[in-house]
Parts: sequence; structure tokens; C-alpha cells
Amino acid sequence: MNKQPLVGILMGSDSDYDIMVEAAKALDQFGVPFEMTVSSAHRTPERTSRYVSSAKKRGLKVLIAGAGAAAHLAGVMAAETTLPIIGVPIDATSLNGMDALLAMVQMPAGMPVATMAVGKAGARNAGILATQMLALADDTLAEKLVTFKVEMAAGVEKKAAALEKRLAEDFGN
Ligand code: RP5
Repeated sequence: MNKQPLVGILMGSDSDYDIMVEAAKALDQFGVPFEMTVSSAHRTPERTSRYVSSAKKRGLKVLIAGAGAAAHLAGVMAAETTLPIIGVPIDATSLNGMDALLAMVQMPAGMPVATMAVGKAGARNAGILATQMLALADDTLAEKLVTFKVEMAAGVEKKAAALEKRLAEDFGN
């Protein structure tokens, strides 16, 4: 991607990639330039600090953080910037993502992290939410989001019609 990235996606480990790629796909779908890398709140605190504290002057507008286990990445990022932070809890341990969800969502007053659902749906929504934030100052993006919602609704209508047809075939009603 050659254009100036507007969204920065950080993940705590490369093992988070299969989930976090959903955020990248959503941004790509709307044509939002992004960058993506690995940095851990615990294993590489200095790298994380460097990335986040330089994000605004490098032109990034929104940051997305994906992490599992004792997921402090999003909160640590929120401490270093006034850019909005969207957090994606990842199911990486025997606690099935509940650990990451609680670590991310229970931020103290004054330190917001917009926490998404656990896993792939959350990562996809993080990409869409970042797009919605950018669309506040970008009419073209705002129009793309309207089309997206219209198409999604049309998809549901289509599924409902198919399901109702099947019901009629299977049960005669
Ligand atoms: C977290 O620990 C990462 O975000 C990842 O979800 C989890 C496990 O990391 P690895 O041990 O797979 O590197 O920091």
C-alpha cells in the first residue's frame, strides 16, 4: 500500500494475525490505507511506546490494537496518544478470550478504549468503526458506508426469502 496510512493496526503477537487480518480486509474494502505490525505491551514496551507516540505525527488518525491473554496493549497505547484506540480481544488462552475482553474493556475513567467483540467479528468491526471515524471528515468514505449498509440489508432480505422458500418446501407453510 503506497498511500499515506491513516489507520495503524498493532497486534501483540504474529499469532494474532489470522484474526487481525479481518480488520485489514475491512479497511481494504473501503479503500482506507493502513499499516500493520506486531508490538507487545509486555514483551516490547519500548517498541510499543515508540510506535504510538510517533503515530500522530506520522499521519495516522486511528489505532487498532489486537491482543490476547492479559491484553494490556490497547490500554498502554491509550496512555501514549490522544488518537482514538479500538481494541480487539483475541481468544488466545484456555479462558477463550474472556481474559482479553475484561482486560481491554474495563479501562479506568479518562482512558477510553473502544472495545470490540472477541475474535474475527471484533476485528472486522474494528476496521469498519475506524472507517466510520474517518468518514466524519470524508464524504466519499461516508457514501461507501451507506452503500455497504444498503447491500448488507439486501443480503439479509435475500437470505430471508431463501429461508422462507425452504420452509415452505420442507413444511408446506
Ligand atoms: C498476547 O499473548 C498476544 O497478543 C497473543 O494473543 C498472546 C499469545 O502470544 P504468543 O505466545 O502466541 O506470541 O500478548
